[in-house]
Amino acid sequence: MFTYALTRLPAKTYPEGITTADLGKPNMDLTIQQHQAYCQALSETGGHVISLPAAPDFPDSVFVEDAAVVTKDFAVITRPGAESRRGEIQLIEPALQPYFDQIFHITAPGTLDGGDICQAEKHFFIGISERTNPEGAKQLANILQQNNYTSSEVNIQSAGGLLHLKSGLAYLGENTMLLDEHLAEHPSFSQYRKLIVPSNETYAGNCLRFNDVVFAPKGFPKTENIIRQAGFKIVVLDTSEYRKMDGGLSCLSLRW
Ligand code: CIR
Repeated sequence: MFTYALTRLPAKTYPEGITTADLGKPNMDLTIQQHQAYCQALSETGGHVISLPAAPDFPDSVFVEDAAVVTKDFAVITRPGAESRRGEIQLIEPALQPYFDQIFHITAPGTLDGGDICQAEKHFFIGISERTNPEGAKQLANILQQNNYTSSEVNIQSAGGLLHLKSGLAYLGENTMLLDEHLAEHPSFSQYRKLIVPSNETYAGNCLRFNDVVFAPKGFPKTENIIRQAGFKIVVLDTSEYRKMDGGLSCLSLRW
């Protein structure tokens, strides 16, 4: 069970963030509305949602997941791969301090985005991407090993243009991995029950298991059906305004 989900309100500057999606500018009213619905849905599972104030100096700061990696026992402050996002770590560290006795840091020349990190029970998959480099991955692997977690790397640089590892997969619990077709045959996932996201629904690879619910983005009925058929309780949330900025359900919170 997760006790907490930490979120940050979207800033007025949100539409100025980084994106590769060609879906137009986000509508701010809808962005805020979708954020509220997300927080409400997480809290309905029994989690306590912490809401940080908007940080207009960092348009992408609503995607709090990238600035830290958290477990029940410790937090790791990352070093985001995008220059414009690096300052977000100065805001996330004080927000996490009241909750964690142990805080580690990824340091230069390492870079690492939380979106590249997927926890599956006591194991962590670390994506090597345009944002997370091998040095950042090595530093995180060392921190995890010191704290009795295992880890392995998954290079996603030739995996069909995924921004982050979790753009293309989600650990749903019960030994089940939801996987983008580009990751489906990757040897790292051979021991899991695999649910494969259909090729025309790639964005739905970013689902989120939080307490007893799998949250899925609206508009991807085949993936929704696959998850439901596999026996999970599913709740669909509209993330249209976050998709416009390459973000999704996992990106909007840190959970522990
Ligand atoms: C970025 O490019 O950094 C943001 N516009 C989107 C970050 C999405 N975060 C995530 O997948 N964890």
